[in-house]
Amino acid sequence: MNFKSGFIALVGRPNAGKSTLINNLVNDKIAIVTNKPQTTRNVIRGVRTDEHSQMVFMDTPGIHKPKHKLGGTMVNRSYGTFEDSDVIFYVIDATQKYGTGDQFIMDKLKNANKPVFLILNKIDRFSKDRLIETVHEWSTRFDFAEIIPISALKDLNVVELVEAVKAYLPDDIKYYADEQVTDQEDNFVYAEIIREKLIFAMEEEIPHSIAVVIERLHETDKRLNIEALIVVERDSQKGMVIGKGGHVLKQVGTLARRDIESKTGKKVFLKLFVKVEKDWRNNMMKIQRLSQVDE
Ligand SMILES: Nc1nc2c(ncn2[C@@H]2O[C@H](COP(=O)(O)OP(=O)(O)OP(=O)(O)O)[C@@H](O)[C@H]2O)c(=O)[nH]1
Ligand SMILES: [Mg+2]
Repeated sequence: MNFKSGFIALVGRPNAGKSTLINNLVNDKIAIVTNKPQTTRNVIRGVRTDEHSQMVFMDTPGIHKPKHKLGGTMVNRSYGTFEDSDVIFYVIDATQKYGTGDQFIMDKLKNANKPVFLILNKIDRFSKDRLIETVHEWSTRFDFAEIIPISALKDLNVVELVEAVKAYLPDDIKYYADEQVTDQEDNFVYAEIIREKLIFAMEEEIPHSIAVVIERLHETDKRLNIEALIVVERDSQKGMVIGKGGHVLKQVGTLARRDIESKTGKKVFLKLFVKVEKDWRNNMMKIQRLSQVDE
């Protein structure tokens, strides 16, 4: 059997479960996951390699109507993967009604000229009858290469999805070494872990206003010293992130430290600082610096 490889973009609306799915597909937590929309801001590559194939998955920011330059940048990053991919997974939350957001993405997919898999996610919250109906409704909307119902969270039907995509891999090159699971820099991974804990701790608009950058990193065989800067947009948000007597920041620090320790196997010393950068989400220079991409 010949070796097969290819690139697969995971696209869709915010909160559909794209990051949960990429983590499942590569069997490691490489992308942060929260219950709030617009969590992912960057394209994150995840690699799944076996004896006969290599699949390079691209997790993407949820496609939405942007209200800030940051949102516009995020959505453009998603569209960029349409071109870079051999196959597109259109991931939807099957429990949600079809709406204008879907219509908008479908129009873009029609112009992509790539095989599109419709991934109906979250079927753990679905009855069989409703599933049959939903699959039928979607099949009338677009000529999908495949329609595959899954639960990324409960690991239902993901193996079948992987098997189905193998027939669509066009290349025979091994792009990444066998043991490589992602292309992310350590700094980015640590910043994202901290941001994940902050998103869980915050409500309403604050998660969207937060950026995290690693300012200093010192590593030895057994220890990892990290100094991270948390950026918010307003003084009031700074107060919320710190919390009374610093208790929110302390809790976030503890949770992030534990995750980084289990990821690296090192003893982690984590220092967090908070700073206000007014309206950074509308400043392209700041967006590039604070969402860690050279564009
Ligand atoms: N019940 C159920 N929940 C799921 C499933 N997959 C994801 N979720 C939940 O849906 C929420 C959003 O998941 P994410 O993976 O962050 O979604 P996303 O598409 O990456 O979202 P953005 O990064 O904001 O675009 C989280 O609370 C997940 O736990 C699933 O199969 N079943
Ligand atoms: Mg995501």
